[in-house]
Amino acid sequence: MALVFYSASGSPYAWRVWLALEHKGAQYELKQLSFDAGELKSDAFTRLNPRRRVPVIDDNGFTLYESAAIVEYIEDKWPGEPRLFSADVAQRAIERRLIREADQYFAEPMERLVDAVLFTAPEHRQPERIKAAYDGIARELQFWESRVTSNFLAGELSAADYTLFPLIALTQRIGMRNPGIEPAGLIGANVAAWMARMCELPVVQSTWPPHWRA
Ligand SMILES: N[C@@H](CCC(=O)N[C@@H](CS)C(=O)NCC(=O)O)C(=O)O
Repeated sequence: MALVFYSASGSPYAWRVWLALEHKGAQYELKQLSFDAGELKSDAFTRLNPRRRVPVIDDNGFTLYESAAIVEYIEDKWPGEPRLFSADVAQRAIERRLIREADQYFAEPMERLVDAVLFTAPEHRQPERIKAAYDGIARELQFWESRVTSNFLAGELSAADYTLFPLIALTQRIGMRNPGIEPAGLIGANVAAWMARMCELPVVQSTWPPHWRA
């Protein structure tokens, strides 16, 4: 039986796993859950992930949550080319470090932005909370700007790119959908060029969040 991948449209953590599955050409069954319909709160889903979050995979009864761990599982399950992590030990360590940095430092202000905008009704939004989140995002984008020195974050395309890309894409989407809240000049030339390269990848195009297409 194919691996079952539980996702939800627009989740940057689930998108990372989707990209990894597609990168590997893995066989899987995609189950898109709905936040609005409360599907992540169901008893059945809570049994899969007691934290009630996507992504989750179920590989013939072996269930796993936490996107970074899932991506490593995918690499281990389908070893070899195309690789998600370099075969070189030092290079692989750098890719893991970049993933940790994206999750630790970029995701934090991104989640504050999501809370302040997506999870807050327009009439209750607080400009100072939104600004504080954008200040954190701006600091992080500045940091990454000096780190993008080749086509992909660690040189070759890797799981590190699939981690940071959805996090930044979500902040861009929030800005696009809420004109006026995103400060100008947030993204520098290097990060912008890297985002554009990522957008051209067939795996990115085929996994674009379904409700973002509308
Ligand atoms: N650290 C987790 C984060 C997963 C996460 O926060 N998922 C969000 C969607 S982006 C979620 O399922 N939220 C459900 C909720 O808050 O009710 C991972 O990397 O998998």
